[in-house]
Amino acid sequence: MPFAQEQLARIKPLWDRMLAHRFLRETRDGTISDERFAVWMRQDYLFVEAAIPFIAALIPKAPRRHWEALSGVISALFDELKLFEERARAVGVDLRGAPPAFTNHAYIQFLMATAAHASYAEAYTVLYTAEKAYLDSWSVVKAGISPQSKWYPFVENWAGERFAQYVKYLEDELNRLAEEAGPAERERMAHYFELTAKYEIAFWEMAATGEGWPGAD
Ligand code: MP5
Repeated sequence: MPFAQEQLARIKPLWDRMLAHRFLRETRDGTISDERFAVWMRQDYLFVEAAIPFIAALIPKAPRRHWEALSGVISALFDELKLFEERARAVGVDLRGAPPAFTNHAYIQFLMATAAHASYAEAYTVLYTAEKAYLDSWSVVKAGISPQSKWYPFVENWAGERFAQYVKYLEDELNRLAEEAGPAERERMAHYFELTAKYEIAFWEMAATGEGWPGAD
């Protein structure tokens, strides 16, 4: 079985928990408060911004065949930042209104530490898992949200055909990297897969609860 499929099957209970998260359900049903959605917007804007140096740090570790695609990811991230800025203006959210919350801060540090210290295949596993998590999560939202919703542009961004094709490309390449990896590296890739899924759940939880810094706020 290809690596990505094998890992998704292995951590299915965790993945299903992510997809059942109330933040996604409430966004889908239109019952999420503007305040809660704004928490996610502010935090994810910072996350997307931080993903740019993460991808940039992967390029020197990447095989030549990945350079163009990774450069394309950086452009796509700049487009995403513009999408956040456009929506924030439209609904009156200050994107710079909060520093990174604990969970977001930890996730960003995890990205940067992975890019710096893990192998390329391990860091690529994190990239794939985070992108696949957003494709699947926003597909849950798409399955019920009104196309008139002010949040619909986010749904179109991550649950649309273009993003699905990009995730498919990442998946094929991840499977190739896993085939080339030895058993020990494959094991570490599996570990990163699970850890990234847990960060994704924690991120929805942070948005849903409005968590800042535990014990300090
Ligand atoms: C993504 C994201 C998707 N924006 N935020 C989190 C917490 N996880 C995954 O990544 P991208 O690069 O914005 O498509």
